[in-house]
Amino acid sequence: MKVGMNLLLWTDKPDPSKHLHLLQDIKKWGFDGVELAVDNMDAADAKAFGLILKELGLGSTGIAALDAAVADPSSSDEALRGQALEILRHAIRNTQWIGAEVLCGPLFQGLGRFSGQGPQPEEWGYAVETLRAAGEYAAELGIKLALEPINRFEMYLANTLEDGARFVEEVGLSNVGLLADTHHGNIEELNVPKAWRRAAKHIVHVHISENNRGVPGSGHAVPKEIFDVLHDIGYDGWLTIEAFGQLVPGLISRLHLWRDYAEHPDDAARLGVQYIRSHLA
Ligand code: LER
Ligand code: MN
Repeated sequence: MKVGMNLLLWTDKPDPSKHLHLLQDIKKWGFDGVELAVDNMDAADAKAFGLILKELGLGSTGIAALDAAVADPSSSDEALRGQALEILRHAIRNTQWIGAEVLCGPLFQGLGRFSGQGPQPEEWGYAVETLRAAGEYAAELGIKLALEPINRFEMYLANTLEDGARFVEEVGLSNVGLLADTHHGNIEELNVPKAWRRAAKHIVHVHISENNRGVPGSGHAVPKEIFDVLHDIGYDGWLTIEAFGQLVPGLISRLHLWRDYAEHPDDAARLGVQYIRSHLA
């Protein structure tokens, strides 16, 4: 298993001319790679990141999210579905440029929109269709999509890994699987290790994220049992820390981040990697 760090702790606009020092720190702290938001990145920056990461000896994964106001795979509005596919294709190309093989994120639906009821068959069907088209494009470029069920306060289409498994089985492509995130599992699953074991064959990416989104290992969402499951199911992909604080204004209100969750913003990375490695040893 490889250990990665998501740059969203510091920025939602990774910039090769500004964030070299951060990548160097991440390497120094003991990570194997980084996760970069690739949806708003232009191709030139993605190519530049690809070269920098190679030089530093860091691997990578891509992450994307869709804003329901402009792009939504599940919408009955054809234009919003088309825009979602457009953004996903762009993110898939950038994933390839940064040298990664996995693009992840809560891609089932656009975020920030709630209909007032649970998922309806029509929107589920549209989402399956849109993600299948994105998955077919990703397959041509050798990229896997890791779809992330997230908690009810951020999304309604897929909250549990069981929902996610049903979805990817309907998509029916070997390069479209699931991202299991400990933070969301802590909210939505009755028993996280059991849910991960049941969905094992679909899990292609993992987010290690504490119950308060702070330092992994400081709370209760990342217990030893998580690492036992990953070991038992023969998981061989990334364990990527996803932590948040007050540094990224665009995420504060979307993720309800009303305070800092660590003494120093870097603690989630510096201490988190040690916590994960102690369980992998
Ligand atoms: C993204 O990986 C995630 O976990 C979400 O909560 C952010 O929208
Ligand atoms: Mn996540």
